Formats: sequence, structure tokens, C-alpha cells
Amino acid sequence: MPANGAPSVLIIGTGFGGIGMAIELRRAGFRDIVLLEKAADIGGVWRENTYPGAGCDIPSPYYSYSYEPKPDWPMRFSLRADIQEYLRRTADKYGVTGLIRFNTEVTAAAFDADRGLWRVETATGATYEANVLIPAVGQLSRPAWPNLAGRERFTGPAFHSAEWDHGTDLTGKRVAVIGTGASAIQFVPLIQPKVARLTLFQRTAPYIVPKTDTVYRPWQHAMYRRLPRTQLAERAFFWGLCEFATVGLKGNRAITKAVEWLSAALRARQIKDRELRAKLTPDHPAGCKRVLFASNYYPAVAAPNVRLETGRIAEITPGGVRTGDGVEHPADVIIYATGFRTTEFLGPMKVLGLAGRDLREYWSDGARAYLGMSVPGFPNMFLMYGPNTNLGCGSIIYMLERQARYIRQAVEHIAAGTSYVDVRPEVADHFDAEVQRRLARSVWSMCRSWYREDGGRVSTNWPGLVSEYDRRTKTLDLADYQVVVR
Ligand code: N01
Repeated sequence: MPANGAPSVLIIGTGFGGIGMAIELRRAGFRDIVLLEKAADIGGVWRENTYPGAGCDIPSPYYSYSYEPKPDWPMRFSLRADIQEYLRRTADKYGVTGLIRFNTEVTAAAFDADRGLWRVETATGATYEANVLIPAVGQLSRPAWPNLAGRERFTGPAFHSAEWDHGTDLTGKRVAVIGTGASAIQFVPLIQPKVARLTLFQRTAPYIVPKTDTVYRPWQHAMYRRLPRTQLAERAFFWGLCEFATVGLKGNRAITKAVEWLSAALRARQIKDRELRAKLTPDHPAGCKRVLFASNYYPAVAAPNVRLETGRIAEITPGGVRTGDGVEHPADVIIYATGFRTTEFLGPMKVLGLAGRDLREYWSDGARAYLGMSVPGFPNMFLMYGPNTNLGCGSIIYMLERQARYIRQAVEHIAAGTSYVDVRPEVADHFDAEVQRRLARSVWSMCRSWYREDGGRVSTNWPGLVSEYDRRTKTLDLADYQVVVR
């Protein structure tokens, strides 16, 4: 149990990572905790992504904190507003909301070894100091805009799916959507009935499998409330299903072939036009990009007011999008569903460790961290949802809880009189080599995706099952760290 309120902890971000971390520390008795949040509300991606139909494709009984089951989720695959509300309520319940400094964007952080303190600068000019720094800023927080010529010349409204412009009414408009990833496949079916014409620019066809959604009935809510184990069973089922799917992503082709078959069966059932079906047929192994869940996407693409354009985009013109064949596709509105800058962990922050070492330089040939959390030369800093902790299938909240548990142990060691702990470079290097060796055999090394750096390194994904991550992060081994005592 900490004495004298020490150590002090600064958490950056109030998505599931930051809030979960603060809860873990408070439950362990720590009180000197501050969370810095750039926006005016909590929620991370669930606050930012307000596009029509935004929701989670991991079932809610699994996509929730293990210690905070919610018996009354309206649906199995919850929509963003319900998920954000769940996070808000959980933060309130565990006394975290009052610890948050809103509208406080961190711009830089530097470690002062003499004082064993991180000094953090913010866009407001306010500075903060703490013994421990925990960036929990996510992998999907910064929209990626495509580098297309003429983008600024377009005269109509244009916005990114993660920054949806609710002031633009799409009714009766000619709309161009660029990108066919997880975001696009959620909002395309919702905007298709109201627009006059939708041109959907697909660079790579994704694998889509049916979404087994369900609206929970009152009797189910009552059952989950009275017999919590029934909801736990649903959680366990999806945990097991994802572990099984991950065996495929790790390299078992029989499993990924089954996913390919499932997706082909959905196309055969929902797309009657052979030419369109061919265009929608992926040309990479399933799982190498994220497999998507939707039962309403293919029918929307097959609707008469939709055109699926697979030609290369040559440029954006003042009035639309021109493809490589010279054809201009007129549009009143362009929506960029082009994803996130996933491999630029910690985004624009300048982070300086021991002897002024710059994190960006250390990561110049790819982000890496021991167990996704600790970076040598950056003592007392622990990342949540850091490099190589994303999943092809599974609940990130499960991973975040493991990270919170591990980091809490580090904080306990620091509370016990240690000035700082710094992961040993050889430990971190050995771990990174192992992770990369394993990822090279996985399906993620077989195509270009947001999981990979430009050079090909897979820097986002965990190479194993979540049960392995659970085991390896259960107990912090101090032998992995250089420990500097005051
Ligand atoms: O982004 P993406 P997203 N010209 O990177 C295309 C999570 N998420 O926002 O595949 C033309 O997947 C790009 O084409 P290609 C989830 O983890 C979850 O959709 O690179 N096209 C692709 O089609 C997800 O994986 C949920 O060839 C260009 C698309 O844009 C992650 O967020 C919902 C292009 C980008 O797809 C990201 O999903 C939403 C260009 N220059 C998000 N540049 C759920 O839980 C890019 N593209 C359901």
C-alpha cells in the first residue's frame, strides 16, 4: 500500500485504457493520480467516431471490463453512444471522473533523472509533474488523410469518417466515399438509402462475414442480472471463438480458409450480379487485413444508386474524383474513410527519456516496447495499447486490463522507495526479436495494412493468443528492469 501519496501518476488519455488504469491504481490504494484529456469528454475512439452506425464488432459481454459487467447492454454489438455511456458511468462509479483535467492536450514530456520525475507540457501552457507517466492514447486516434492530388481543390464539403460533419445533410446528394474498411462498411448501409448517388472507391476488397447481432430481450437482461454467470458464459464463448480465430491468424491456413469460405457464401447469397461479386472478392488471405462483420453491407453496395469503383484514384477535382482511366466521378460531398495513422504511436508528442533521448528517434525504424509497455531509456513510462498489443480478433479491453495489472505492479515497486525502473535494453531487444520472428509467420505479413509500417514491420499486433499475453504479464519480474533507488 502506498505511503505519503507517492508515487504520483500522470495518465494521458481517457479512453478504456486510461480509465481502466486509473481504476486499477485506485483499487490498489493509490491516490495521487491525474488524467490529462485533450477533449472535453471521456471516451477515446468512442467519443471521436460519431459516424452513422459507429459501433463495436466485438460483442459487449466481452468488450467490457471484467469487473464491471453490464447486464442491460441493448444489443450484442453495441453502438458507440452506449459504449461511451458505459465508460462514463464506470469512471464515475470508481471515482475517476474527478481526477481528469479536460481540454488539456499533452505536447511534450521529458524525464528528469535526478528528481525521478516526468515533466509534461500541455497546449494550454500548464505543466504537470509526476513520478510515473502512462500514455494511454490508443492506436486509432489520429485520422489518416490520403495523399491524393487536388484534395484541397474540391469545392464541396469533405470530411474524414472519424471527424463526421453532422452539419452536412447527405439527403439527395451525390456522395463519394473513399475506403472500404471497418468504418466505411458500418456507415455505407446507413447513408445509402438517403443519398441520390453513392460512388464507393474500393482499393482492396475486404473480407466480410455475417454479423450475428441480436437485440437483447427484457428476459435476457433479467437473466444476466440474476444469474451473472450466463453473461459470463457469453463472454467466455466469444473469448474462445477469438482465440480459435487467432490460431488461424498466427498461420493456420485451414482456419483462415474457413473464413474465406464464409465470406464467399455471404457474397453468393447477397450479390447476384457476377461482375459486382468479382469486384467484391478479396485477393489476399483472410485476416491479413481486418475481417469485417456486416450483414447489411453487400446489399447496400448492390443497391441501384451505388457504384463500386475499383479504378485507381488519379486526383480529386473541384467537382469530384477522377480515376486513372480519365473518368471524372462527380460528387457533392466526399467522405474519406481512410483509417488512422496507426504506426505513429504517441502521435505528435515529443517524449524525451534519459539523457534527452528522443522516443521518435528510438522508434525511427519502427515502434517497439517490452510487452508493449516499457521502452528502454524511458524509465517509469508505461504505454497502454502500445506497440504489438493490438488484436486481429479479441477484446482490446482484455489486453488493457492485463496492462493495467502489470503497470500497477511497477507503480507499487516505485512506491516502495525506488526512484525509477528502466527496462533492460537486452530484455526489450530479445522480446522484440521474438515478436517479429513470430509475426513474420503470421497472416499479417502477407499484405499491406494498417498493422504494418511502410517498411513492412508489423508494429501494431500481438503475435499470440490473448491467454499468452495474460500469462506473460501476470507478474512483473523486476529482473527485467534496472532499478535505481533514491
Ligand atoms: O480504416 P482502415 P477504418 N486511396 O485502415 C482505404 C477499428 N474500427 O477506419 O485496404 C484509396 O481499415 C484502404 O484501402 P486499402 C478496426 O480495428 C473498428 O475503416 O489500404 N483508398 C481501406 O479500404 C479497424 O480495422 C470498428 O487498400 C485508400 C480504407 O481506406 C480500424 O479501426 C469500426 C487510400 C481504410 O480502412 C480502422 O478502420 C471502425 C487511398 N489513398 C473502426 N488510403 C468496429 O469495431 C486508404 N484507403 C466495427
